[in-house]
Amino acid sequence: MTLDEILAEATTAMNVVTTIPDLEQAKARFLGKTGSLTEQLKAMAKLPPEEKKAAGAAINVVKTQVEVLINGAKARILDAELQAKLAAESIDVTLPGRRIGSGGLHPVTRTQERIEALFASMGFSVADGPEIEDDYFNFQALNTPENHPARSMQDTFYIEGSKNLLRTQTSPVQIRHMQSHKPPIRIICPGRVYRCDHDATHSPMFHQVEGLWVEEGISLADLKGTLTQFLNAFFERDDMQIRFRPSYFPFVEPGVEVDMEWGKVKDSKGGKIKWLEIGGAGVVHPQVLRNGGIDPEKYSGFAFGMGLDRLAMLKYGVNDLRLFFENDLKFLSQFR
Ligand code: 2U9
Repeated sequence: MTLDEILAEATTAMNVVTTIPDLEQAKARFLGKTGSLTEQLKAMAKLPPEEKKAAGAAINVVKTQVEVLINGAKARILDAELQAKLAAESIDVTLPGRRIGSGGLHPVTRTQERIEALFASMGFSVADGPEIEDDYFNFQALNTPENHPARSMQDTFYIEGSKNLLRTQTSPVQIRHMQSHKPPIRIICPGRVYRCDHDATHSPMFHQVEGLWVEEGISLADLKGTLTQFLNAFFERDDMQIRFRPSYFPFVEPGVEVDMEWGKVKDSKGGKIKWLEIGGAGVVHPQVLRNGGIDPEKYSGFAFGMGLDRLAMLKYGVNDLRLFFENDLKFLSQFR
């Protein structure tokens, strides 16, 4: 091979190598022990002395050019490797940050807190009690006789092998409170209650808010005033009427069903109030006061009960109670 051919071949080889190992192999073909330039240098020994100098100079010129080609290829490969690494590790600082979504209170919790605040402004404090109750506090102390339908297995969750049950109402909290406090008593008892029931308007676990005011001279008029005030504030109204319909609950006498004004229907006289049932209430039965350690000759009181979830449904326009308890974030995040 001539020196020109060696240079041409080295130029091509150095243009195509893309890795350092390939480069080393290609380099050996020219400058290695048996490389083409090395062979040229060895062959010089056989030349006549007068040609040696010129031949050596010519070989060294090409050797230097090949070394320049090798160094150029090496720099090109190392630079390409660096660029590839930088590209792989690149961070787009213009991308928006990854947000951690902010949570919020459950609509039923928000409703409970709102109810607590509104009753607090009327002098009520919040009382709490166990969700696993015994028969005495949940039924007996509340005048609910053995044969009462509420006691049936179809309505109440009993705990196997004991006299315990999941409370069906928050009323046992009021019995416990009366036993440990003297009148005047003005409390509300919001919390979870349990009944064997499940459809669009009933859940086996739901929330109630009950209230109790025991003091000298408390009557049904105080009950009406308190509930009118509360319901107007809760639904952001100011002249909403409420009405009582006679009803029966074993723990109150008299007992009433509470309806509130919910829109109007047109009639010949220009409009008739539409009523919506919102809870039950009454004057606490004397025997129930006695069970709470309170003298019914001296004190009287009223009590009421409302479905907390139902208040939340009406407030937020939710038509299926089960939505509150399915933990679907698409539904819940609307209330943040
Ligand atoms: C004591 C004495 C009396 C609370 C009352 C009701 C009537 C009532 C229902 C409303 C809808 C339950 O959630 S609901 O299904 N409640 O109708 N509750 S009187 O009476 C009491 C409570 C405690 C010591």
